[in-house]
Amino acid sequence: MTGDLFENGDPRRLDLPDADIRYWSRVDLGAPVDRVLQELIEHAPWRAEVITVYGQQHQQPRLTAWYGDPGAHYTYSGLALNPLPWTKLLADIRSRVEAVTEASFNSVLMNYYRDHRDSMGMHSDDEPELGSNPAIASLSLGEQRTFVLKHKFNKALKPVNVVLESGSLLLMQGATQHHWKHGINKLTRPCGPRVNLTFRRVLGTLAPSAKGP
Ligand SMILES: O=C(O)CCC(=O)C(=O)O
Ligand SMILES: [Mn+2]
Repeated sequence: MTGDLFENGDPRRLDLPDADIRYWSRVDLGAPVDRVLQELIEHAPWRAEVITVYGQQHQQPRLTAWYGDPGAHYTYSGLALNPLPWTKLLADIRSRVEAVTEASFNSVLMNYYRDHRDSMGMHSDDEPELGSNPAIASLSLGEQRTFVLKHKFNKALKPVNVVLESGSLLLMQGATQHHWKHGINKLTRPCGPRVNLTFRRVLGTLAPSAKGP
């Protein structure tokens, strides 16, 4: 944890301009974190998506699965995602995350980083269907990976690294997505698997956005 970034208290709030980001080091999932991780790795229908970014096709460097309420359609990087119905486990985790964050979510994008070679490019979660100031709650299970934040406009601000612990929850809300990008870098040393669940509220089906991670 990058200690001096956080103010005291629980949840801890990152002391960053133009952002509202809170961090809980541990949330109660009603089951051991490692068991939830194993269940998701073994049973989710993981997909290796080919995405279009600025007209170029790439295989995403991680696996994904999208669950949500019927109608919570989501489009990013030229990819139209139709939600799978909530499993009992994911519906239960959603309720727990909603209780902790006092926000409501109708979908979850799951990211599976198989090892140190998997990553997510720098991006903002600013697709039109998330609305103007979305609340996004990001639950981390498994290997610790570093969440990198970069201000989009103020180049005097250095990138900020936050180590996301297993069982932790990070909430981004308010104007954060307007001013900051975030991502997960590849590592040079081998590491174990990590599954990340990003809970979102999709407002409706709008025109696809052309960019994304
Ligand atoms: O894996 C993470 O912690 C980041 C996930 C993320 O940014 C996303 O799904 O949009
Ligand atoms: Mn994101």
